[in-house]
Amino acid sequence: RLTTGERRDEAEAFLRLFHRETGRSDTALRRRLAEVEGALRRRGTYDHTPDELAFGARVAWRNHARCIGRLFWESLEVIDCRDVSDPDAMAGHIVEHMATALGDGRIRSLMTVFAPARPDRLPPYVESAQITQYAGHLRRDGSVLGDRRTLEATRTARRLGWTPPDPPGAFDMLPFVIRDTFGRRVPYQPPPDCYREVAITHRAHPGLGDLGLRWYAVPCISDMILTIGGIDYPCAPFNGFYMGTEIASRDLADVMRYDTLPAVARAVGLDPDRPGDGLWRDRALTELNDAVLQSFRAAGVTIVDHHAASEQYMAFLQREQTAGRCPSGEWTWIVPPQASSACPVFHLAMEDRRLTPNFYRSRAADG
Ligand code: HEM
Ligand code: NRG
Repeated sequence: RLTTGERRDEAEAFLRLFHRETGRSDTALRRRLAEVEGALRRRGTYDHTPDELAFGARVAWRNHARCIGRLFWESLEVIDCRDVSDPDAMAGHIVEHMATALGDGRIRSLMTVFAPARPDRLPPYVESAQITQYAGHLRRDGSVLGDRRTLEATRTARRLGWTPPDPPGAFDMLPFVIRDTFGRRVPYQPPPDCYREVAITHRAHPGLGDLGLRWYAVPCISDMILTIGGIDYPCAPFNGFYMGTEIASRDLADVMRYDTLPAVARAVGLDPDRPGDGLWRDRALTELNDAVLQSFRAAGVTIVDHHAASEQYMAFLQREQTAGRCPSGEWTWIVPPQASSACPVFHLAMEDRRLTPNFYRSRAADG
């Protein structure tokens, strides 16, 4: 992706940032710059120290323009698995990551970093978009049972030997897929004790619980490349916790996903077919958001609502400005899909200045 010169420039900029922000001396910086330049000349690449890696991962989060949860960027825990590049061993560490992040329900923000890409070698990486995802089964009549987003990933999993439960359901946990150095795909079923699911119920509307909706506790994104100082880490799955709208306003509500709004509306006593009520979707969305937040909270699983998350983002901006930095933002991703204009972030101007370290996607989103 980068030329040698570009890699050298990115490395230098990163090392200067690291030394400045962590209060290291000019002497230490000069020594490290010389060392890295030597490595780049000899090998075309270099190794981050564990401290550089952890700092780089946190700053990648701080820099990522699409994330509303960045107030907590310093709390990211980084697990250094750069010496692990056997797919089975990688899967073991990923499963452990999921269990550690979940803990007793108070979710920890975690990233596991596997081997970096080298000029001559792409290490194994996770092809799936997330470590836990539900299957989408295409029925004979063309309708879909489960998540429409994972139709292709579900087909791939079946081709690789995965057999869905019999009969298939709307919330079947897919295996995550690792692509090895030869381009072969290997599926791994996450063992049930490494993740948790929350049944979605509503105190005031028992009928909503009867729909049997559920979601997993920990979103763990696995299809993004972490880039730090000119070095790319193609396998660095990370997780934080959910903002309620991600599940309630998008995953369960989008027509191209679970498309549950008509059923939710009926379950809370609304009639989608009554002429003149153009706002049944708005009401159903509010109740479904309420149900998701209530259910996660009752289960003791960390979740944030979009109003609190927006406030936290405002606090993040304030803190960044105080530190003399000007954070990037992408408006269409930061602004929540629910009560948007009632959230302070709606009224901000934002710009993505593509700072590095950061996360990006290169491969076609196929998992
Ligand atoms: C995107 C919230 C933690 C990096 C997002 C989005 C939300 C969000 C709502 C938009 C997702 C969408 O619309 O699909 C949060 C919350 C967190 C959290 C509440 C709680 C701690 C993290 C962590 C990282 C991270 C730990 C990385 C270290 C990202 C990235 C995206 C993103 C890279 C873009 C994802 C994509 O393109 O699909 N986040 N986040 N976030 N977040 Fe965070
Ligand atoms: N919207 C996706 C998850 C994207 C990332 N969101 C987070 N990330 N909260 C979904 O599954 O609905 N995180 O690292 O916490």
